[in-house]
Amino acid sequence: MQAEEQLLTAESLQAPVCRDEEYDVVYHRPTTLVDTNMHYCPGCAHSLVHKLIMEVVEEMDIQDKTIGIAPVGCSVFAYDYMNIDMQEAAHGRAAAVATAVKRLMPDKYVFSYQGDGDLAAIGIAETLHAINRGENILIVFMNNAVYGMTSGQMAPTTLAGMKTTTSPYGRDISSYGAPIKVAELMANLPGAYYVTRQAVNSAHAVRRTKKALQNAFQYQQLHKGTCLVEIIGNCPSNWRMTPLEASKFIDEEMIKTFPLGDIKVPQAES
Ligand SMILES: Cc1ncc(C[n+]2csc(CCOP(=O)(O)OP(=O)(O)O)c2C)c(N)n1
Ligand code: SF4
Ligand SMILES: [Mg+2]
Repeated sequence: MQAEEQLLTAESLQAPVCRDEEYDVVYHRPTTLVDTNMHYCPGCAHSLVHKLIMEVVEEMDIQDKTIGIAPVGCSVFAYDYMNIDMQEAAHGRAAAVATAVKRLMPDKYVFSYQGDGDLAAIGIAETLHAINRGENILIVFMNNAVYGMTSGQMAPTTLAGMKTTTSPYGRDISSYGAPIKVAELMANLPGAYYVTRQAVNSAHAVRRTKKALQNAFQYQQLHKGTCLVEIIGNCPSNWRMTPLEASKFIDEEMIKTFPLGDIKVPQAES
């Protein structure tokens, strides 16, 4: 019998026995993430970032010490997915609500989770004042360059020339202004302690975003000011792209306007 034929005997085709003790767990779904289907589109960044935040909360063992503020936008139901205490805020007001929660419960880890329509349009005043006051909160800012939930209208972060439902010929910056670089703008405020811009369109980017979130949660224990983690988020549905095209679009176009990396980091003495 040839060696190849021996490989095909009934005995050799039996499924190998898997014993748990022979394997190391290298990944598990965070227990802090509710085990349910999410309503997000395939390839949407929100679901991935929810998971990353919950991984950090689980790893830091702060599930019962963390309070999230949910926005209005596609991630309005964030409280259905993150198994922590959460408070819904009116559109744009999450940083103001986070301020109140943190001041009432300074020992809690408090973060807001906001889209760019929410934070950079209707809520830019609340956000700017909260950071200027140096509120000891984390702001997670999801920048997908459009109003996702309401069908892809132009946002303050829409790229120059980018087509949206309200800029069908492309954003004309002579009429609508240039895209607002929120992270750079807010980093100038004295109350900003840690400001970074990341993405989640590749494995490498996801790891860097998780590290940024870990940093921000840890910095909150220092009571030194506001942490802002801007994340360039994929919105394949409103960009009229496949998830893969959307990930490439971030690398090839979005980062020209919104370069990734740390913008303000704590001084060494901190
Ligand atoms: C006061 C108020 N104005 C307008 C709206 C309508 N609205 C709901 S979601 C949304 C935009 C959300 O876009 P964004 O914050 O970028 O989140 P995304 O859906 O892109 O994640 C708007 C304008 C509202 N709910 N409340
Ligand atoms: S519309 Fe965009 S932001 Fe909203 S769930 Fe779909 S992909 Fe995500
Ligand atoms: Mg948006």
